[in-house]
Amino acid sequence: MTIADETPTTVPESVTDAVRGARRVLVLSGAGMSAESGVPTFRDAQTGLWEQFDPSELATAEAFRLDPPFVWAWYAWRMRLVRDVEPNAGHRALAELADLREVTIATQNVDDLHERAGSSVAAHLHGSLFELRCSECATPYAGDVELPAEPVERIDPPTCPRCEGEVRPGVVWFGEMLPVPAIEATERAIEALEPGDVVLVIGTSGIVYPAAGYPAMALAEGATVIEINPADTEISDMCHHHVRGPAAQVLPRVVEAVR
Ligand code: BJW
Ligand code: ZN
Repeated sequence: MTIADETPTTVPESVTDAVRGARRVLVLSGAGMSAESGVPTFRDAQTGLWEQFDPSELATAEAFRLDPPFVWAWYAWRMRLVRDVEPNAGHRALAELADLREVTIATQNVDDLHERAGSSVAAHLHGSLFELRCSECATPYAGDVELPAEPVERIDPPTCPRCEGEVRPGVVWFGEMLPVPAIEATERAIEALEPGDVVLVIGTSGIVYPAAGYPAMALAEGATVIEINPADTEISDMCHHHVRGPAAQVLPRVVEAVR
C-alpha cells in the first residue's frame, strides 16, 4: 500500500524524546521509505504489463531462468523508474540525523535513494538494482543497458563479455543468500546497541527474513524500537512505539525535534 495521506501525522513526544536521548540510531528501512519518491512498494499491486504477476514470483532465480527477457524487462523498467525519481524529505531527514547522532542504515531497498540524499548506507541487505552481474560466472557487468521510457514486455538482458551468460540485476532473490558483508554490518550495528539507543523500523511489512528478525534482535539488546509506517505490520506488536504515518512526513518532524 502506498500512502501519501493528506492528514498531518502527529509524532508523539515519547518518540521524539527517545530519539533525542539516544546515542546511536539504527535505521531499518523498507520499500515504504521510497514510496513518496514515487517508487511503488514491493507488495503494491503491480500495474500495467506486470499487473497479473505476483512480484514474489518474479523476484526469483527460477523466474529469470524460465523467461530471462520477461524478468529483465521488469527490472529495466524499475531501474528507469528509480533513476528518474528523487530522494524524499524522509531520506533527507535521515541524512541530516547523521550530523546529530551516530546513525547506521541497513536497508532492504534495492534503490539508491538513501545515498543520493547524502546518507552512507552500511548494508543493502537485498542488494542493488544497479549492480549488474553475470548470472553464470558472477562477473560484474559495467556495459551499457537500455532502460525503456515506457514499460516493455520483453527485453533481452545484456550478455556477459566473459562467458556470454545472461546479465542479471544485483538483487537478492527469494531463496538466495543475503550478501555476507551486509548481514555482518547489520549484526554488528545491532550488537553495538545499548539501552537508550533507538531503532527506527521504517516502511517495511516485516515479512521477509532474515531482515524481519532484526527488530527482535535489537529489542533483545535493550534498544527502543520505533515503527514508522501508515499501516500495521507483522512486527508492529513487538515495537515500543508506532508512528502511523508516511515516512516523508514523520521523519522531518522527528529530526526537527532532535536538532
Ligand atoms: C509506508 C509508506 C510510506 C507504504 N511511509 N511506510 C524464516 C522464516 C520463513 C521464511 C524464511 C525464513 N528465512 C528465510 C526465509 C525464506 C525467505 C522469506 O523470508 N520468505 C518469507 C516471504 C516468508 N527469505 C529468503 O529467501 C532470503 N534469503 C535467505 O534467507 O537465504 C537463506 C535461506 C535460503 C533458502 C532457505 C532458507 C534460508 C532472501 C530474501 C530476498 C528478498 N528479496 C526481495 C526482492 C529484491 C529484488 C526486487 O526488489 O525485485 O526484496 S523480496 C521483497 O521484499 C524485496 C524487499 O526488500 C522485501 C521486503 O519488502 P518490504 O520492504 O517490507 O516492502 P513491502 O512492499 O512488503 O511493504 C511496504 C511497507 O511500506 C508496508 O508495510 C506499507 O504499509 C509501508 N508503507 N507507504 C512508510 N509512505
Ligand atoms: Zn559470465
